[in-house]
Amino acid sequence: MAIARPIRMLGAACVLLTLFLIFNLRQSSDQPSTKLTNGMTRDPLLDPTGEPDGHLWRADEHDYSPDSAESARTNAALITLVRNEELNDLLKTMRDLERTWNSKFNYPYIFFNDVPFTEEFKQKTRAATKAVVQYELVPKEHWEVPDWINMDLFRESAQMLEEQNIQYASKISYHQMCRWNSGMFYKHPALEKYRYYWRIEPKVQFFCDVDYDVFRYMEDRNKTYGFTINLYDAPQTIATLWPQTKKFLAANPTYLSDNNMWDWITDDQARPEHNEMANGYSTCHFWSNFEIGDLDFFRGEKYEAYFQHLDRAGGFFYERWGDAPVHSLGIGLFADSNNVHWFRDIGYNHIPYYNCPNSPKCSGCQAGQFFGGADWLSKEDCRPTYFKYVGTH
Ligand SMILES: Nc1nc2c(ncn2[C@@H]2O[C@H](COP(=O)(O)OP(=O)(O)OP(=O)(O)O)[C@@H](O)[C@H]2O)c(=O)[nH]1
Ligand SMILES: *[C@@H]1O[C@H](CO)[C@@H](O)[C@H](O)[C@H]1NC(C)=O
Ligand SMILES: [Mg+2]
Repeated sequence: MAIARPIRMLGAACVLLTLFLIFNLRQSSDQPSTKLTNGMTRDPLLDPTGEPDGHLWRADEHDYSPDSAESARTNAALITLVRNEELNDLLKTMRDLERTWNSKFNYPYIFFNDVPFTEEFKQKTRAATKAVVQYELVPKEHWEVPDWINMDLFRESAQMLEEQNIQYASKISYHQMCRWNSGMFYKHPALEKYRYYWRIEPKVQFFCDVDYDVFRYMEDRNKTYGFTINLYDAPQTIATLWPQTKKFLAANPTYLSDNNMWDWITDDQARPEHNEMANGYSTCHFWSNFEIGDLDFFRGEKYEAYFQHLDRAGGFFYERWGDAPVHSLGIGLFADSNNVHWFRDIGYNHIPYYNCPNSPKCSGCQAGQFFGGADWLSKEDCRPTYFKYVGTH
């Protein structure tokens, strides 16, 4: 049967249009068009912020009761490395988190310590939540200074950093903490059965009601890492971190993700002296006192090999490599940048920086405020480079 030519043309046009639309949709989901390539002319947090798009898991639609065996909670926990002496600061933080989020979802807390928790610590933290709470000792072999570290060299280099006013430079436990957070936390047996973690520190604040399950959000969108704040680091503390990282990359070139954050990592425009002192690294990093992450990424071959390389290089002790730049370089190099999420809707403070969105769900912070204290703190804001090279997604 013959079909009139105009009808055939119309049919072909429809097919082409459909393909075009599908292609465009794919494009927009693969490459979020959220880059602020002309610079951050205005803090995006001043614009009204709502919940993320798409399906969200809510406490009134699913079973999130604390003890339910069939609860809608996914495989995730709230984790905190903390000292007994920080109990009161921790309780304040727990109250914030419970009020804004966890009293609805009841995710378990796991507290870690290099020494045993006191009875008072256990009793008061248990009383602060309906959720399950667990107390874990850090295994000695995860905490002790490795035997290849020369303690004389440590003391000498720490002294030099102290002279440059680097906080905690000669406090050995600070170095141990940074190393544990860099490459040990995800090896703790208590986390074996979990996929996602949310790191919480004593004294941090949460300002906004969050009414969806953020762990389900991570899982449903295949996210590897979530952050709130992006900052410059003190370059003196990581002078050889980037050179060591490049050495690792040269030996493992296939580890680099196709959609990595190279331009963000190596930016030398916004703060050239930082890039220079850090030997090619912008020092921009995710401020890891807040992070929501996929443990499978950290336990995976690439990140673990990277940590082993860094650990052998000694910079956790001879410099003061923090877990923030180490996680950031790992994520920026080995993860897909589309799988990293800015939780702009989670109002957050760790002294002295804020993530404070413009939303009726928030109270206790000022929308768009980035720092509390002296004006010079504003120059530590690295979000403009992140938004420029990676985006605001
Ligand atoms: N158990 C234990 N926890 C520690 C130790 N050192 C640090 N922490 C915890 O590790 C996290 C980071 O330590 P902080 O001292 O807050 O480090 P920071 O955030 O760089 O420094 P501040 O700006 O002073 O907060 C916090 O949750 C601390 O409670 C330690 O020696 N033992
Ligand atoms: C999820 O992300 C990982 C890498 O981060 C990728 O290998 C995998 O294919 C992704 N899965 C889906 C369903 O997109
Ligand atoms: Mg802290």
